Amino acid sequence: MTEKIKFIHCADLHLDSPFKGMSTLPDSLYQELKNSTFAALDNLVNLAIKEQVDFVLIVGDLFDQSVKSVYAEMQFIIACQKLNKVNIPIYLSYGNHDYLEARQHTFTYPENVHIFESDQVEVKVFSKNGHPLVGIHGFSYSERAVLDNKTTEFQPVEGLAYQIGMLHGSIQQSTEHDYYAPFQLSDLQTKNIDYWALGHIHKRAILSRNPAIVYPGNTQSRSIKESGEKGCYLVELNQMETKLTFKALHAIQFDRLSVNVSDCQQVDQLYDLLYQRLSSLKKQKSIIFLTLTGVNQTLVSHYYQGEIDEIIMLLNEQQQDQENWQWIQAVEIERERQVNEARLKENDPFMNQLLTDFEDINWGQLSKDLWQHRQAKRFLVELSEEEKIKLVNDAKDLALYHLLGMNNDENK
Ligand SMILES: [Mn+2]
Repeated sequence: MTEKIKFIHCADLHLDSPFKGMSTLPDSLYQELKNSTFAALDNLVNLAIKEQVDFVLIVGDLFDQSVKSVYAEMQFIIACQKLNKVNIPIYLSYGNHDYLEARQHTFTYPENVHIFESDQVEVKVFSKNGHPLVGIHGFSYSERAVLDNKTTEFQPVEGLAYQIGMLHGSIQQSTEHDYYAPFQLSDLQTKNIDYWALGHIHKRAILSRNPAIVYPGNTQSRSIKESGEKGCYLVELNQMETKLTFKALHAIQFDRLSVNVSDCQQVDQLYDLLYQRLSSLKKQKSIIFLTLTGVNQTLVSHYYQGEIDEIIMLLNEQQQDQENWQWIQAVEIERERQVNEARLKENDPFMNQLLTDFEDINWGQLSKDLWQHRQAKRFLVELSEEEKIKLVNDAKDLALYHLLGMNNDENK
């Protein structure tokens, strides 16, 4: 009977991610966050040793930047050495973040590290108990983009029990924006490959079961856009079936939390409610983006006067020294918009001008000074369209609150 194999499939470790935009965290938490991609790597090593896997696959974007830091590279080498001691090989390909062209090889990797150095698909053979068993196919990005469909280059090797394809890329969407080794699902399904180890998409997904075509997602979220658990797949392959088990590796989780506060009349009640809700959450290091729903008029005015922020500050202060801290990074309120904008515009030339200005914002012009500021620009991140819309709506709500107060019913 053919031996079964057990391995870890991970991708997108993004070691040394800078966590731009999160520097408002208290220093000690920010340091933990900056260290989190390395903590996830540590968790990966421990899992591999505990599960006694045959090998580990890392499918691209191991490093966040093409010009990697000595610190990040040394941390990775130390991790590899730990696995070398217990004879666990690592198969590594580079992706669009850590592509080959910008890399300088100044480090010697331990002998258990097998790197796909070419932008052409190559095969490396894994042997178990002296017998060649698995053909592992892969390539690395030589530049930031790979426009070709690479799937034609994957050719199964005769005489091996298992074939694995490592592919950092995404499903073809259109002809214009496919920079990342675009493929069709059918390209992968029709090859004689037993397991497709994908990378690049940070949200984990099993695209197909037979053969298994899998994105493990990244190992540590980098922002609230990547909420929830993050980790890798532990894969057990035999001739009959593929068993996939997700294993969390993240050190810090990003989460959204929505709390209905319709029973709260005052801020002290809000404090009690939030305190209870936070206490009921799973005890783990997490960065929470909070939304309050069912907010009454009194709380709305507290919100705009910055008083809810003080409640949050108080809750956060109590967390700071906890082992498993839960930090509320942002709070927003969700409420029905009460203002009839069309009516306001019609009745009041000033309001008409103000609301029209909100509709027509020149972002380039507005943010120019900030982007050109020598120190400020280091902390800036590009906003998505969604974020811009939200920012405009929040600003408009704030302006209207201050101009009209709570009782703007006469405009309805
Ligand atoms: Mn990535």
